[in-house]
Amino acid sequence: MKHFTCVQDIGNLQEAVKEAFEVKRTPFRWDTLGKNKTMLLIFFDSSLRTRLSTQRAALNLGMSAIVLDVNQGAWKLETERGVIMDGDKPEHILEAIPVMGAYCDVIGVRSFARFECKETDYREVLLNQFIAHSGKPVVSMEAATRHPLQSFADLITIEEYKKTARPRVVLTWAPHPRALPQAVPNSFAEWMNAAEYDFAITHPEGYELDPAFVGCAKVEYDQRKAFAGADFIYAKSWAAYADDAYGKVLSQDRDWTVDAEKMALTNNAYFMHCLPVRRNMIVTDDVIESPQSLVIPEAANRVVSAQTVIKRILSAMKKI
Ligand code: AN0
Ligand code: CP
Repeated sequence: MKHFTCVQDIGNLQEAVKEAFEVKRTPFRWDTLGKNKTMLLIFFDSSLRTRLSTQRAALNLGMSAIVLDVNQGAWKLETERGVIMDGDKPEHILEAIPVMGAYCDVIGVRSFARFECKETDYREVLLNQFIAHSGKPVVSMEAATRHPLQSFADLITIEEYKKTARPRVVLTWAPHPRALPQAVPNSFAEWMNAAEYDFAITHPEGYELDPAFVGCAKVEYDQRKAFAGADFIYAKSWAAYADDAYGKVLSQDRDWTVDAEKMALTNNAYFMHCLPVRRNMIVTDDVIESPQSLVIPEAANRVVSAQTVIKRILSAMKKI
């Protein structure tokens, strides 16, 4: 594997999950693979889990990890080519990226959708600039349209807890006061479809996701109907995707909050969320604190997904 930005990059999912379980069982078995190698983690947006779990994964493989928060101490970066740079941005991304590439062996990048231009977001302009100009393998730590390290950890978690070969997994939209990217739900849908689970998505009208990510998933506008018989409930808020409402919050309807009454409609489903989560907007206190809540093991599996991905990248570098 060279870069890791989407489900296709990981190849066969069963093999990837098997390898992830091995990494989980024996995390220090490959602790010299990354000797004298450095991972640079670049954050254009905030993070708790990704920042810590990806560093931990690199350290488990014997790498060094360095972190740059672009908005805290680095020069403000111009991203448009052809701009006369007489404003407040002293450095261009087209110099910054190869310079960052010169200081490391593997690069992780976090940059959310900006919601300024749908086409720019969905073309993954920034992530692709890193791939084109850094000269190093690039790992998406949540880009504009996907969050593959999260989705891989979600898949590992479902594989650990599922009671049937093909569980019924339901992604539900939930209310939130701010406009959030579609990266987590897009990516989750992409991985659930690839895993060939019985997968459904439920959301209010107007919150339709990009059909390229929805794929063959069933879309159900009645949340209670969607919950019936579910084995896993995966909650997430996202802003509208449609052209005329892109990046907008259309509803904060708390009737969509995941609560005990709705969880009672499921097949004693596990509750999942990528975190950070706003309690009593997305999910009630009692559901997130219930024994069916997987949010902490799910977050813990972020080390496992990151370590499996970085391990594969390092192994591929050795072969060159
Ligand atoms: C981000 C999002 O919704 O994409 C990160 C989630 C991992 N969440 C927030 O900004 C609250
Ligand atoms: N789930 C996740 O990616 O969390 P952070 O935004 O804290 O990294």
